[in-house]
Amino acid sequence: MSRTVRIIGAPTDYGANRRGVDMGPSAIRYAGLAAQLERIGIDVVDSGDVPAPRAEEREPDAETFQSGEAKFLRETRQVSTRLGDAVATALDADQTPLVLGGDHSVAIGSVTGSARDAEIGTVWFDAHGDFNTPATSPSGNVHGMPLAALLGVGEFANLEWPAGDGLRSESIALVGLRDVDEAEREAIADSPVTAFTMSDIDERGIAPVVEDALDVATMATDGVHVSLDLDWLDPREAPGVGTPVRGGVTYREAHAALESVSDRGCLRSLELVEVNPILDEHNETASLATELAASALGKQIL
Ligand code: NNH
Ligand code: MN
Ligand code: MN
Ligand code: MN
Repeated sequence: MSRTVRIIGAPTDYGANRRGVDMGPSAIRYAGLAAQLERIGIDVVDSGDVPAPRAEEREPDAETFQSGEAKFLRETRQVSTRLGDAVATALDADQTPLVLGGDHSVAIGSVTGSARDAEIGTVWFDAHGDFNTPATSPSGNVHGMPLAALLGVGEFANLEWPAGDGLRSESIALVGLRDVDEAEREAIADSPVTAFTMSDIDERGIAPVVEDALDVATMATDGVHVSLDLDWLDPREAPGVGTPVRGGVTYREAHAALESVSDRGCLRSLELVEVNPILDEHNETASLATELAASALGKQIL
């Protein structure tokens, strides 16, 4: 039976520092996402974008950030709720949600939607830990906080979030870390999540690390949400991201990783985030995101 993928855009940028990631969904669609997936035998439906407030409509005083705050929490919660509903609706219809960000704060919606009626695991491909809370964040940008938000770490325990009750921290694996803030490092160490750094990939190779990550995410779960932050890749391969960090995975390592995801047969939902077309070169980061989605969704070479 062939898989049906439902594309859901989440064009946010207020979770990140720089304008531009709100154009990610357009750029990825323009790179030929639907056609590429159809070519590998997938049925594709596109539900368009969930409504996201634009910069010009933001609450005015949210622009004045004070240390210890998260910027645009209200907007983030709004979009997360809409996106969560869209993801859950797709899953109810036996479709695989493919979320296009937007900054990484959209993961709060994707994951809560995916975890609504199931126990899920998550593999988080990222240069960053995304484990800050409003109190520990150096920037106030929620794209550096989605994992902490989803797990109710720190102040997030007291906030009204759309609940992602089917995700336990034991089932989360982070892969490719190389830029982690000090407080995040402690929070990650204190949490049952499993984290693999770039050094782990250097020492062991991408394949065994991703196999371990998939073991973590599939253990006692019904399926896996894969969150792909394009800054996971080296900026030479993926220049169009807001927070590039040198020393990321190569083009081949990225494909190998997502092919392993496909081979496991565990993929429940997927998201591609942090593509910034303004900073990109000839849409190559969006094209790469598209290619990697095809690998995760079963593209075969022979
Ligand atoms: N750790 C930094 C922060 O919290 C940067 C986060 N940036 C990301 N995360 N792109 O994936 O502000
Ligand atoms: Mn991220
Ligand atoms: Mn990142
Ligand atoms: Mn294979």
